Amino acid sequence: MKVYDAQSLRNVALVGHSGAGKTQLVSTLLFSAGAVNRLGRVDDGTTVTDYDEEEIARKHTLSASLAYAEWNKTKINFIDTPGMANFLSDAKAALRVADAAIVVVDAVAGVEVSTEKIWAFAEEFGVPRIVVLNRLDRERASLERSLDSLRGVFGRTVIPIQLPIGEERSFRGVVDLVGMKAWTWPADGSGKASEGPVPPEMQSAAETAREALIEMVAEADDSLMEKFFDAGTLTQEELVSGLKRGISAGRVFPVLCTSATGNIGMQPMLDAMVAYVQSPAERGFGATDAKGDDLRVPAGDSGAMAAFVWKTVADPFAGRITLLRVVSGSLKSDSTVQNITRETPERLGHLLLLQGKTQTPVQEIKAGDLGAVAKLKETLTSDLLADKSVAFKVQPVKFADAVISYAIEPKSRGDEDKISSALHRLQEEDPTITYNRDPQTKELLLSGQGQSHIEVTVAKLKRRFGVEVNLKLPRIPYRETISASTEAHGRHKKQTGGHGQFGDCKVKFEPLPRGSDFEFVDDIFGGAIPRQYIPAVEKGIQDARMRGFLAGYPMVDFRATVFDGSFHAVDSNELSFKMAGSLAFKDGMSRARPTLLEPIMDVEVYAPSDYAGDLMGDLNQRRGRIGGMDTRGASTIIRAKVPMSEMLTYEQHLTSATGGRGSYHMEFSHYEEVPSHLHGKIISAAKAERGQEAAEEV
Ligand SMILES: Nc1nc2c(ncn2[C@@H]2O[C@H](COP(=O)(O)OP(=O)(O)OP(=O)(O)O)[C@@H](O)[C@H]2O)c(=O)[nH]1
Ligand SMILES: [Mg+2]
Repeated sequence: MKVYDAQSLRNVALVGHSGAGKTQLVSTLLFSAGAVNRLGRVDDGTTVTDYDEEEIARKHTLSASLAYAEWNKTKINFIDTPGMANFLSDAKAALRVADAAIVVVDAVAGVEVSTEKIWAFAEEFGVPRIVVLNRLDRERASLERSLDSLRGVFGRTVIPIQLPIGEERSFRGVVDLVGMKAWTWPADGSGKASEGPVPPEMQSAAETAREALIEMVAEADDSLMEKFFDAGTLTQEELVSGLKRGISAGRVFPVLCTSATGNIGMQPMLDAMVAYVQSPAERGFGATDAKGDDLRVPAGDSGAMAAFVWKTVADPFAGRITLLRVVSGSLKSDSTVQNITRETPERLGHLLLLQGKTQTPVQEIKAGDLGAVAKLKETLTSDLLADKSVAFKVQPVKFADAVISYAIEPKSRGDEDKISSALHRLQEEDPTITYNRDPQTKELLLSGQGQSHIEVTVAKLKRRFGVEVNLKLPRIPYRETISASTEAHGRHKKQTGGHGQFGDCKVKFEPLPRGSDFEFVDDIFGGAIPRQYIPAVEKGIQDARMRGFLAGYPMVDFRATVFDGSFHAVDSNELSFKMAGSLAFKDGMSRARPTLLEPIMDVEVYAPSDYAGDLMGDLNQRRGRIGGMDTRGASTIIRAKVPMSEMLTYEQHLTSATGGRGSYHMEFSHYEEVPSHLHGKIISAAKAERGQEAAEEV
């Protein structure tokens, strides 16, 4: 295997909405570049990057994976990433180590929900973006409509550098607006490119589009702007170099035209990646210095070695596989390096290059390149492996918090222990899942980004670790609160034989605004309760509020002010005041008009506009409040605030209502009072559950 210098490398991540064709594009590109000798297809389950059984079965990428090809003496590393909303964390991690985002957009649908999310990730990391308009062979595909949609969301600096030749089923080539020539491909899917002059009927459209491109490139660069004003145009050399600078600065977002299944547009796309994506030598890698200031680490081969871990794969047989980008220096197999993040040495075995699931052992991975290493002991995602002399740090990628929890239980009793260790391994691979035991219900809760994320995790548990579990619908984390102020009295007194117990406190309870949780105020003057017992009163109230009053949910958004009390010189102790605090809570709650709160979610639904009416009606039925609507090309986005309890089965509903063309995203917004007619149901369900558990525990 050849070793490439940083100048001869390009790292790109293919990102975008699910179904836009990222995985198919990678497979077709690899075939066109001669890196593989068979054109793998998503529909046959034979692509290079969707090799996991679960991915093949679902026809969706669930996890980022690597592939590479050589083109014009340059090694292009591709990272194929998931586009489904529940799985975007891997797209984010990939963008952290890529030098450009290839934003793949479906030419029929235009911008979709994940397109916007990944665009924001790229923005966050300052990653240049190249848009690839794919599926141009499909009915109703359109460059104009897609451009409207893209510009509507990302601005007017989204600009074509190609025009499609032929529409829909007769899409057969592209006009390259930089080189002013035409590329065409045969309809047999062989991908054999022919180059020729711009077709006469497209000449004038191509000239207009080229002028617009030249103007945009000039606008992105002050020195070119002057030249453009003087000469009225740019030279070919200025256009090419200016375009690369504009793209690298994030001031120009070029658009390419392809059909991945039709094998159309691949060679110019590979050319564009070599020509317009910065090499790691040019771009370096974002890190922070000792003071926490940003810096870019140059990808020099000499100098200290540093490699950033962006992903970990948990394999029950091969062990951990650690995916990394060598930031600087050269990573050598069979060496020992320092894990700077965990301050511990790591012994490296074989280094690997990954072509999908195919691993090629190599002796060395040089600065700028992407590769992997197996069986590291301590190293996890976001760690920095480096020579000890390396002083910079790399901030970990921040992943989304879990939004939904399901209770899981093993199908066979004996699997209890296996579940935790398997989940622990899976969490290394997917930092967006969490699991913990509910202290109240003792259930094992698995939390993630949505229903399909949890289902995929459960499928992995079974397939990789042989653990089968039952999933139960998530429990809603209701809260309780009070709606009136009151004063309460708690007195704990026990005279049993010798040493008695005595604690006495008066507490005022007042509602606080939503989101304030709990405040405790000590308003005792003159020693009605001795200092040392005040924390015990607080503890008593704290414990009691966590057990709730109405239905056993934690009580929040109120203030407890202890303002009076009394004590006994001999019998008072901490325990007695804790009891007094708890009694005061109970006394107060009976008059403070307690009520229930439920989590409200911010929901964004994306779907073809034809479905908008039905989907809004359905959200209303779910007690949702529609906050707004936007159209993006042929799609509509509906924004709404909906109680979490109404959204538990939404994924299924949306899929069946839109024939799989809708998608949604939701995250926690805030808590709101539950309408009173629903209280009875929630309270009795909670009591029934507790009763059952109490019975089980006996
Ligand atoms: N007609 C047509 N179909 C395409 C094209 N590219 C991909 N497809 C099909 O679109 C579907 C989705 O393609 P994928 O490559 O899996 O899409 P993806 O972007 O990787 O999707 P996720 O992995 O879910 O994010 C598959 O059935 C492909 O065969 C294209 O250019 N034209
Ligand atoms: Mg895919």
